[in-house]
Order: sequence, then C-alpha cells, then structure tokens
Amino acid sequence: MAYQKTLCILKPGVLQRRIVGELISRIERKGLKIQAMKMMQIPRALGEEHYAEHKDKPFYESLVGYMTSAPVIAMVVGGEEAIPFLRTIAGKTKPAEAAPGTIRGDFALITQNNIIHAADSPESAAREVALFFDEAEILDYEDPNADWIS
Ligand code: 3AN
Repeated sequence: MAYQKTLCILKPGVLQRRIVGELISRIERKGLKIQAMKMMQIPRALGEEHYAEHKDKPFYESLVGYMTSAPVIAMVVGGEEAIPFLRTIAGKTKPAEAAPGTIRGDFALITQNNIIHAADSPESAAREVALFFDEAEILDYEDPNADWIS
C-alpha cells in the first residue's frame, strides 16, 4: 500500500442540491483524509486544461460548459491507495452502470453531470492537484486516527 493524494471535485449541481455534506461524509467515513478544500467557480481556461484529454470528444464543449457553469467544491484527498478508493466511492462513469451505494449510483442519472470527479491514475492525480492547488494549500496534519484506519 502507498499513501496517495488525489483530486476530487464535487461538480456543479451538488451545492444546489444541498448534498455537499452527504458526499463529503462518504469520503470521510471511508477513512480518507481531506488535505485541501475550496469552493470555486472553475474559470474556462482551467476547465479546458483539466479536460484536455477529451478535447477531441464530441461532448468536450458541453462538458467544459457544464463544469464552469456554477461553483464546485475542489478537494485534495489523501490516504493509502486514495486514488482507486475514491474512484470506487465515486462509481463508474456512466451512472447507469454505477453500482448502488456509490455516489454516482445513488445521485446521478446523466453521464456528463455525474456529480463527482476523481482522478484516475497517479499521473492524472499529480497533474490535476497541481492545476487546482498550490503546494502551500495542501496541509499535512497530525491524524491520531490514522493507526485505526490504515
Ligand atoms: P471519469 O470522470 O469517470 O474518469 P472520463 O475521464 O471518461 O470519466 O470522463 C470525464 C468526464 O467527462 C466524466 N466525468 C463526464 O462528466 C464526462 N463524460 C464522459 N463520457 C461522456 C459522454 N459519453 N457524454 C457526456 N459526458 C461524458
């Protein structure tokens, strides 16, 4: 097992639906550790860069439009194998395939608006964390519960 940091975004609509607390609660109760968090409206240029790998996809314009349409909650989440664990909590990309009990399985109907972003690899996580946060914003702090969790 390796300690990893990953980027999580609670996408537009989560604030309006008042489910921020519920979603963060799922991440916390798994034992993952929030190391940075901010509320922001993603500027167009950042949205384009974040989803650069999808630039040639038919849904790219619409996706960037959606991601920049309203405020989001961006977080750096840490923990042993945090990258795959957060992906598992999020569920499959297509809500129709996301298992009940996952965030997308429980709260999303539409693939584009699948309400949570979770980086998909160590390379993506490093790139995306650096896009959204300065090093100084990512806090390492004492965690007396860590021995019980990992
Ligand atoms: P994931 O977010 O699960 O890693 P990706 O990287 O394939 O999935 O897609 C990034 C985002 O693009 C998804 N979270 C979703 O918002 C959007 N997306 C993916 N596939 C589609 C699609 N077929 N139609 C519309 N939006 C899509």
